[in-house]
Amino acid sequence: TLEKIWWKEAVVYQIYPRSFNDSNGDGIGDLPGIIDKLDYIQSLGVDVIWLNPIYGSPNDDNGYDISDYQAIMAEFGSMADFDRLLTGLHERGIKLVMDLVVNHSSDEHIWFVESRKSRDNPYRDYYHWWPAENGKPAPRWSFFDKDGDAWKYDETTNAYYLHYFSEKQPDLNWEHEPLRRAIYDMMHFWFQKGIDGFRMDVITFISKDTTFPPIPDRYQGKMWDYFYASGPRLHEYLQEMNREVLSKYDVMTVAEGPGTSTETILDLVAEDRHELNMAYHFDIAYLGLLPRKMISPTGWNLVEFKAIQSRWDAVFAERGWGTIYLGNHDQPRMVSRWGNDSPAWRELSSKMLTTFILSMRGTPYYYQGDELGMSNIRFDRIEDYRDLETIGWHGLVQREGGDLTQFIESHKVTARDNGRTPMQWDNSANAGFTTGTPWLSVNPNYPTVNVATEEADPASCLHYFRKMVRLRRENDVLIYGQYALLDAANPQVYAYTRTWEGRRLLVLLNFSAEPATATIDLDLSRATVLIGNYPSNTPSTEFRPYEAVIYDL
Ligand code: ISL
Ligand code: CA
Repeated sequence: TLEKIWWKEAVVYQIYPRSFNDSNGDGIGDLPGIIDKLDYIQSLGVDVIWLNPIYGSPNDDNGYDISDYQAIMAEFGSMADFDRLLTGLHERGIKLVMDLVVNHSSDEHIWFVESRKSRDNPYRDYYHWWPAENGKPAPRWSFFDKDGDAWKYDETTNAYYLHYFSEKQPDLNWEHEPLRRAIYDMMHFWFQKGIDGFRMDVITFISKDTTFPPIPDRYQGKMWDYFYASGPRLHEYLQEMNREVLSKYDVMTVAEGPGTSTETILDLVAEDRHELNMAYHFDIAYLGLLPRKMISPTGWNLVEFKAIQSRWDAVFAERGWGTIYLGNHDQPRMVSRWGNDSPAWRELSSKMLTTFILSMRGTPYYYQGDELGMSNIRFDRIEDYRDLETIGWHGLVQREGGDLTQFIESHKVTARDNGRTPMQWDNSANAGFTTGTPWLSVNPNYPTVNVATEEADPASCLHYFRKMVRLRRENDVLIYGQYALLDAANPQVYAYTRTWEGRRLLVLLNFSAEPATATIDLDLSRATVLIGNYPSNTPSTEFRPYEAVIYDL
């Protein structure tokens, strides 16, 4: 925490390539499409791009099922396009972080094609196989498979293979040294091209107890993530990866960290562990959700939200470093989930959330379209969805005879496709995303919520985002400053100070659609306003709906 490093100071902007910009009218975003928007990306003032997977893939899970780690998905373009993209970013002083998906591959990867052929195939041990003559293996739960079973029977060799995600995403066997070598070689290939880091997909799941014992009772239900994340050799593998690959480059790493907790996180990210730089946890993402992303009748509350953020901040007081995010390609739109996307409050609450993300300690991860205040599309019909997760669970509820209306209503709030609808560039057909038919519907609010309209309006979400990014860059206290929560029990207002080298800022965020007051024992009489989401501000502890303001004390 005390040492200054570029990736602590960076604002990361996430690009979901499939939905960013389509250059050739096939309805699918692509690399030349991103290249066309490089000046827009630069105009945001962000430092790092995290790009979701762009590798060879049959797209069962939108690129998270990789069939060739060293090729570019045909729909997205060519390696020459990739090289141009990387050069274009670097010329603008922006770094590129790629997605590393090595808990599993596609079943169409040559390794798996070989592995399933025979029990003595040289690639057999690249995956986890359970011979059927030993009976059925102890149950494992799959995130995506329709019947929830992570073991799939394969006739050719009379054995089951393991897949924590879809059956087209078999889990790689990290016990097997040649597999680890192959992964490290592949990582070198990308680093030698000049990329600046990896976001590591479910990296916490890579180590398994290969005797596959029954899951202990304490892990039943939602706790499966924690079981999957506590494999016996995880840290040994990551230290090896660090030694063999990461330590040789000046790059950043961020773990997607399902199953991490404030008790275990430092084992993964403390500097003296020599593993990874930071991780993102799921304690906020899961707040107020029931299994299968059904919304709980009691919803979520701000007091708990604040407690979680504060608990995580405290862990990194002396070692390690945290991350802050409220949206990504696996989440609904941030304004719909944590703010209020009704016409009266969409812009204000979106700016309030932007203020939060960019004023907390920890590297901010900001998702494409959130700078516009893009909101959930709220599909009424299962046919509109493309995500295998939603479609799979819907089928399951249907077979169980469950309440499908309730399912559709919950998923209007929680489904991943809400966050995956195409980027809204202007008010022409399909929001200027494509001249063809978009792979996923464009949100019908695009005539008002789009880049061109917001460029022209100095009070837009887009301009507010740029201003907030600049404020963070110009004020070290927003990056390194100590965080202290105030008025913890206030159910409407999130208030905290950031303090660094004699300077103190006060951040005040009204998370509700009602006026609110905060009990704060600080002298505001000489405070100046650094930023606020209403047109004018006079220092006070009474707030308008969704008001956000940062004071310099
Ligand atoms: O999306 C989620 C909530 O339903 C998570 O459980 C998610 O599946 C999990 O965090 C892993 O996510 C990552 O790996 C998946 C892929 O589908 C996600 O898009 C990716 O971010 C499998 O590779
Ligand atoms: Ca395209």
